[in-house]
Order: sequence, then structure tokens, then C-alpha cells
Amino acid sequence: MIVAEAVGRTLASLGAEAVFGVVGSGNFHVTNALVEHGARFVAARHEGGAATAADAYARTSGKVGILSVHQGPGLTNAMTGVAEAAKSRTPLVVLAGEATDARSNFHIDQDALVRAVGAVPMRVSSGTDAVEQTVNAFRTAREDRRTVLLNLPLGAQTGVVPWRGPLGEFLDQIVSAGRAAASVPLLQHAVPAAGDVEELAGLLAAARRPVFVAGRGARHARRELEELAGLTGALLATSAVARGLFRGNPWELDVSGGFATPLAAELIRGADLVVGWGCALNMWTTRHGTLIGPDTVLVQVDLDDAAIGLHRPVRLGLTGDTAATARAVIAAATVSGKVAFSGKVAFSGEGTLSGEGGDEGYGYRSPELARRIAAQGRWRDVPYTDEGGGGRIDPRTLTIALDDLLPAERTVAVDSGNFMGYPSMFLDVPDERAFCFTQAFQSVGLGLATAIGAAVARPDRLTVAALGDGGALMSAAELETVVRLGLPMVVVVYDDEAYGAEVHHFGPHGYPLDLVTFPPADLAAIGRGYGFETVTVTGRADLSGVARWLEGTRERPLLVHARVTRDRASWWLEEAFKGH
Ligand SMILES: Cc1ncc(C[n+]2csc(CCOP(=O)(O)OP(=O)(O)O)c2C)c(N)n1
Ligand SMILES: [Mg+2]
Repeated sequence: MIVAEAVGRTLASLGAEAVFGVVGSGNFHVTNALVEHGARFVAARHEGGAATAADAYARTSGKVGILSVHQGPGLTNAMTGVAEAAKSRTPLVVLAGEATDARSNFHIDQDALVRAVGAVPMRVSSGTDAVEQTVNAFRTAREDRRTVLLNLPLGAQTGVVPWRGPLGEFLDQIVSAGRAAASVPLLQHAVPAAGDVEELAGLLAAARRPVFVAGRGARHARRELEELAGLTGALLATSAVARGLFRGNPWELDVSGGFATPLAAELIRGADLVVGWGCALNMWTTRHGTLIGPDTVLVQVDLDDAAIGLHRPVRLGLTGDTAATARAVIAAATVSGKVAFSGKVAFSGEGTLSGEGGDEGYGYRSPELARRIAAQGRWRDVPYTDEGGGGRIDPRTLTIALDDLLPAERTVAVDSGNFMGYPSMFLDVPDERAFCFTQAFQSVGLGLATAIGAAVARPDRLTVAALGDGGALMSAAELETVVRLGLPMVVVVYDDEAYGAEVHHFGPHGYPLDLVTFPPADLAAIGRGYGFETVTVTGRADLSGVARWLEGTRERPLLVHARVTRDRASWWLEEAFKGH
């Protein structure tokens, strides 16, 4: 068995199920070995698409993502997606051929390239270390939540893997040792120091208006956080990447930050205690800090010590896993007797309490607030004046209509741009795995590939890719991938014939906008060319075409080309500019 085959077989044995990539000579053998041993290969049309699809697959499935690319340009093409994955701490193994001879056209310093974006370079150097290094790469990705480049030098790939006895036995031994180690996540149960846990319990016991903000690091901790919030009367919000985590809870405020509803912003700003759970508390989640009131006590819980206080100073920082920390706080309050939540009102949100006490009597969890959240808790409940007409639809009207039409079992993937707040906040999602937000690098053009990776992970859900015209055209090659794979997908393009974010950034200051505006493009025709069914939407009535597609066989994916109004910046972009 040669090295490239051993690497592929090892990864398949460790549980690699889906491999995304573009195959060239330098990753041909390793990818074939993965397929031969049970993995599914998903061919993208550009390595950038493959990288982001692998990232989104990992986020949506909870498994390690695998990307396979050719040496040199295969890897450079993938780099924006690799940077997004690395910044998001996505467990991802990038397999790349490597031309180590400096005279080769394909030669670059691949280690330096990926290190520059926060990924971890590793290397298989010979048959002797091939299996061991592959196991190391997989474990680093999984346990440390890192994006790892596993370089496969061309000269080493054809080396022979030595073994004693039957090859299968040799591989099985190493792989099962690796798998046993890999199945024990190192920090998953990490509990903060007991003193910190008691201090948090005390702060929660004293707080009258606590709010929890859960981030990516809390996506596994719904049950624990809901229990603690119930005991302490806390309201529940998330950062954008954890959207959907508390879906169905009557005290859920949806997203905290620039995307927040007016009601959520008011209540978070009015909190006397905000606890960030596995959440960076960055400028987006805190709306440049304006959602944290001047007297609000801020607490942060994070697995990573370095994340504590990185974006905002906190009164108390606890290093630990979110679920384990929440459990420890509950235990500290209920078992040790040093702190107790018994004086706190825990209005369940169901039924009404006799003699309603209003805010004074019940803190945040009052019957009155339960009614307000039910009535105004979603963006689509916020009244607005429709600005559509003249062949353009208001993006709010468009998105509310889509929210009504599309099945509830859906995954929403959103690209970057002025339009992005509408699909992110007006389309509901069933849970935290149903919203895939690849925005850590703030790159335009990742939305379509994000939808592809998420759709491969969850074929049972209808995936909605929401793109601007700029992002759609930047990634158009992957439209072919959607059609070829037969993915259940609706691609919605919010077309303002511009880089709207730039138009609204610079337009009000009188700058010329010629460089960021474009002539109309027939995106529906482009979609049909790739094999999509299409609907062009210029007003509400055109949405009947979407309803027809939903009622049909859905054999081919649907592209909705929506010509949207473009006179003003979206609310979240206005907020973002305030921080510039
Ligand atoms: C790769 C990349 N290039 C450029 C930018 C700068 N940029 C941010 S938003 C945007 C416009 C995107 O246009 P579109 O997809 O049509 O969305 P819109 O803003 O018009 O709603 C651009 C060019 C970026 N963030 N990422
Ligand atoms: Mg645009």
C-alpha cells in the first residue's frame, strides 16, 4: 500500500464520511482511497466552493470536514474558505498535494500560507509516519477544533507503508488507537474553578433582569442553559452563529447584536446581568457595545482562556465548557446552600399568574413580557411601510412571503452584503443546526457553497441559499454543483444590481458609485443555463411561481431572481456603519 492510499484509508476508518474537493494529480490517489473505503466524494467546481462546503458540512453535521485539493493553485484557490474555517474553529482536515521542489511551477510555501490564516500545517513525510500523522491531523481538527492542512509531498505519496504482519491489522491497530483517543474530547467536560462557579451563582441569584447570550460554544448546551435560565429568570438570546438554539422557548429573544429586533435590543440593553456562554461578545453580538448597559454586569464563559475579555472587559470570566459550567452553577446553588435561586420568580410562560406583578414583582419573566415577546419577538412582527413598486419588491415583503411559503424543516445559508439581515432574521429556522453563517472572515461569495455543504449534511431539510447579486455571480460556478448533486435547494438572489453595501456606505457622502454599480443581469437565464428552474420576482404576485415549484416534484433546484428595492441601507448596515 502506498502512502496516499494509507492516508485515505486511515481517514475513512476514523469516520470521514464526506470529502469535498477538486481532484488533480496531486490528490488523486488519496481521494480515491477515501472513496474506496466508504467516504462520499463531493466534487465542487472551484476549490473555494469546496472549502466552504466542507466547512458548512462540518458545522451542520457536527463531524470533521474533509477537503481535498491539488498542490499549489488548488490550495490557493481554497484559501478564503480555509481562512473562514480557521477563524470559526471549524474542525476541518485539508488534504493537499505538495510540490516540495522549488523549481516546480506548483511550488509555494504551503505551511506559511495556511499559518497566515490561522490554520495548522502538518505533513506526512514517508510511509513510516503516514498513518500516525493522519491520525494526528484528524485528532487536532476534532479535539482542538482547528483547521489542519495535511501536506502530502508528491515525492512521499508513492512511498510504501511498511508493516509487520497483515496490512489490515496494522492499520486497524493504529486507527483504533487514534479513534479511541479521538472519541474523548479533551476539554468537553472542563469545569471552571469552584470559586468562579459560586461567584456566578451569586451574581445570578442577585440579578433581577439577567440575559444569557449563547454563542457557537453553547450549541450543545440548550438543555443546561434553559434549566439554569428557568431557575434564575434569565431571558435567552444567541449570537448569529448560534441562531435557533432556543427555538420554541417562550423567553427566547432570537439574535443579540446588529440583527437584533427592537424588542431584543431593548431587553438586552436593560439587563442588569449579561452572561455570554461560548460567545465572543464581539462588536457584532454587542452592537459595538451599545447593547451592554453602563451598569450591566458582564460575565463570560468560554472553553478558551484567551477568548475571555478579548472583545469586552468582563467582571467575571470562567474557563470551561458551557454545559458543564451551567450544571456546576445549578449544583452550587442547589446543593451547597451557599447561594440559592429560591427567592427568584420562575414564571413558566404558560398560563397566567394570579395577581400579576409586572416588572417589579417578577423581574424580566413577567406575564406582560411573555405577551410582548410573543407579539413582537420576531422581525416579521415589526411594522414597516412596503417600499416596493416600479418592478422592484421590498426585501422585507419578499422574505416574509418566503418564510410563509417554505417548509419549516429548512436550513438557511446566507452570503454577505447589505441584503444579509433579511434572510438571516426574517426566515425562521427550526434549530441551531439549521442556520449556517460563514461570516467569520466577512467574505462575499461563500453563501452558495455554504448551502451546498449544509444540504449534503441534511438532505432531509430544504436548504435556502440567500445571496446578493454580487455574491451570486462571484460563486456562480457552484450552481452546476447544486444541479449535478440534485440537492433540494432554493437559491434566492436579492438583486439590487450593485455592491449595495458599498453603495450605501459611500453614497450618502457624495462619492461616485460607478465602480460598485452594474447593469441589469438576467440571473434567471443564468440559472436556467445551469439547469435550475427559475422564478423572477418583481412584486409579491410573482411568488406564486415559488408556491408552484414547492407543490411540484422539486426534481430540479429553484433559483428565485428577486429584483429588490435599493433606495436605502438595511437596518443592520446602518448600525454597522456607526461603528466605522
Ligand atoms: C471577497 C470579498 N470581496 C469584497 C468584499 C467587500 N464587500 C462587502 S459587501 C460587498 C457587496 C456584495 O454585493 P451583493 O452580493 O450584491 O450584496 P449587496 O450588498 O448588494 O446586498 C462587497 C463587495 C468582501 N466583503 N469580500
Ligand atoms: Mg447587490
